[in-house]
Amino acid sequence: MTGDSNVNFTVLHRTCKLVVLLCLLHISVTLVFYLRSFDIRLAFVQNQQSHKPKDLTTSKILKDVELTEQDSVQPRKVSGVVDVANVSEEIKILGNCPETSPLLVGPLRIEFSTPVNLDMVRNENPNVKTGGRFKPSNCIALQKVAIIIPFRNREEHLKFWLYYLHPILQRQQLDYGVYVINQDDNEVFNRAKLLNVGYAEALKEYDYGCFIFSDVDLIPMDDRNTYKCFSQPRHLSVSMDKFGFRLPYNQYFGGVSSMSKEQYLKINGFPNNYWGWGGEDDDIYNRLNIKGMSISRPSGPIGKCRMIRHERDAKNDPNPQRFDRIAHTRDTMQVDGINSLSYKVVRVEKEQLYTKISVDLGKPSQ
Ligand code: UDH
Ligand code: NGS
Repeated sequence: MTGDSNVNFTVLHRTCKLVVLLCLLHISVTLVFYLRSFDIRLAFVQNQQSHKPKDLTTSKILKDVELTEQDSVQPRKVSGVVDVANVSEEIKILGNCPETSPLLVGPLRIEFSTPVNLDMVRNENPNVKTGGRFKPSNCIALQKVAIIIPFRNREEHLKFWLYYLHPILQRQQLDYGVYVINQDDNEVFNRAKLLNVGYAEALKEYDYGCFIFSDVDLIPMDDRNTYKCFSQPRHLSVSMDKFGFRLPYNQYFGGVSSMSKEQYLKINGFPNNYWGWGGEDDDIYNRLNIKGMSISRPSGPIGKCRMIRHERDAKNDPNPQRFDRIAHTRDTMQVDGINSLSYKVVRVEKEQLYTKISVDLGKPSQ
């Protein structure tokens, strides 16, 4: 009897120890998982709409080799003598930016209910220099990108664009400049000609190799949709909210697109004689197609974007000639484009967040 109860007690004692050990194990595993998920949640919260791109401040080591916004990596002159030692040091320390920026955060929350205050945008983007210029301070950007925005009387839209795009473009580690090309005449709006002007004017300022052509009312919903150039011309605004997040038709090339200098010149730039709404983007698509290029696009989810809702603008009614014009791209593209561009610059304004170039586009030829 006593022997049996001793045995029972020992078994009970061991079972209890085992249960206590299992509980401890369970608690530690739960704790580890909790702490890890806390980390992830914290990172998510930081990433969501952080308009201060992380890690864009100049690190200690880079203070010595910081470049001004106009510099490329060029020999620095010390009392008239090129300081070769410092040059190679700069190149060694800086190095190229990675193919995919480590600063990207993915999907973004984009909404237009609260108006934007530009003072706040300026304060939140201290590294954007006069004229809307930026380049990463800790690596050499892979592309020099001019962003061209056709514009007339859309100040509120421009504020949203600057508010959302500057942080995104900085996280994308681009060497970029923002050019708002303002049609400052009384004629009907001409989107494609303004884009040509933007190309020509941006090149007068810097050795850009890549051009982004963006409507002022389109905001990407994912910063992995990089505003750069690819081996083929790229259509970036592939899933717009207004089209139910899909392409309206396969050849659609409107909204936001990118082209390298070479690709742009191959098609003689854009048509200058689409006055009023519609068709100019189809003409550009035809030009690319005629020259044997294909369209590169991000995936649907990464290419999502929101359009700021608006009514039709004055002086931008649908162009009745557009169908006839897009039927003749093959004949017209040799003579109508960057090689026939003429306009007058009325004013150049260097704002903190963008360069505004006001132009007189002249009159429609017929
Ligand atoms: N744009 C201006 N000012 C204008 C006209 C056009 O800045 O007066 C620019 C702007 O960058 C705009 C782009 O040209 O994003 C394209 O013009 P759009 O926005 O008028 O073209 P979209 O096809 O809209 O987006 C057409 C009018 C739809 C009216 C719908 C009414 N419910
Ligand atoms: C096509 C237009 C394009 C325009 C697209 C989307 O019909 O210029 O609709 O327009 N082509 C012609 O008219 C020939 S949207 O719905 O964004 O207003 O970009």
